[in-house]
Amino acid sequence: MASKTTVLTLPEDELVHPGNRACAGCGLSIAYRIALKALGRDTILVVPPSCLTVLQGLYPIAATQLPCLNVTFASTAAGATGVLGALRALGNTSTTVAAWAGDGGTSDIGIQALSGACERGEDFIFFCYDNEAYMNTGVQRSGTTPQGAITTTTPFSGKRQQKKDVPSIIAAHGIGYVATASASYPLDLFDKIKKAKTMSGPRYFHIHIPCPAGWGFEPRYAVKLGRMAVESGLFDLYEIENGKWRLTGASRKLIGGKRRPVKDYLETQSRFKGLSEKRIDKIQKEIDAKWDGYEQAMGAQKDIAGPDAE
Ligand SMILES: Cc1ncc(C[n+]2csc(CCOP(=O)(O)OP(=O)(O)O)c2C)c(N)n1
Ligand code: SF4
Ligand SMILES: [Mg+2]
Repeated sequence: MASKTTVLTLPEDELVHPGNRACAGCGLSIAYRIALKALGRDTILVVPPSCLTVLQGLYPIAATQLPCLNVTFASTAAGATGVLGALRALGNTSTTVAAWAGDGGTSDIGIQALSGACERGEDFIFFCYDNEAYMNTGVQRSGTTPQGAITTTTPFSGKRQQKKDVPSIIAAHGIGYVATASASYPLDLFDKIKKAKTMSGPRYFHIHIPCPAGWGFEPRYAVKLGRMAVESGLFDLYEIENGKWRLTGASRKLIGGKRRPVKDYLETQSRFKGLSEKRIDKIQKEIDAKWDGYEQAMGAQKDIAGPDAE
């Protein structure tokens, strides 16, 4: 196992300029900056309409120093497939092709192209940054908006349906690497990308992105909120490597430990202000049942959490 990256060993090369157009406190800015450090300069990005296109801006004042192809909403993975084909035709097998789409552009509108690319075994990394709604167009609910969250299209008592489990859907394609990550744990994200870069074929990242503008909290709490989502066991950090699932980092430490009540996380955001005590209790019970399952699975498969305790 490679040694873990620290703030002191992160590459100094900055591929995202400061002063970009994301909102103050945006988790995407953190995750994107760290991820591009891990991807490195020999990377071509493919990005559909989203907050990321706003963050990046327009040539010649783009905030990102890497070549980027902006594609239509539904075609991120198809666009990445085309870029790969062009590179291979030129004899280039070393450049990394990285697609970056929002949750709307991944879980809803882009899922058929992504599914096809995973099934074909395209050699690319797909990042879904999940701010849990269509934020760029004014906070409409998406497939990954959590149950109970108020958005402009679920305005009264919040979304009725549960959050779509996109990492599991992608893992069901049998691809070699699927990982979850959070903008609030950038070093965990960095190390997972470095690992993914040593592999080939489709690799999928699902990154939880605190969004002050869409979730209704003060920008200074963005990192804290992302951590609360993990500490409460609501959003879990894990990886599935060649079919083997294991918790990582802060989530791994929760096994056998104490989780934060999910209420702490929910009550910090105005999008959850419609939740009754009864609904909060139900969400807590669902999390408890999920973690009971994890602990039972650990009993059955002792090395599920892997040897690299953090
Ligand atoms: C086919 C199509 N439908 C709608 C839009 C308008 N649109 C642009 S960005 C966006 C929201 C994207 O949401 P998501 O993928 O979650 O990214 P986020 O904005 O949250 O970063 C929408 C609906 C579009 N550009 N193309
Ligand atoms: S709306 Fe949310 S995700 Fe989009 S730039 Fe603003 S804080 Fe970031
Ligand atoms: Mg979104």
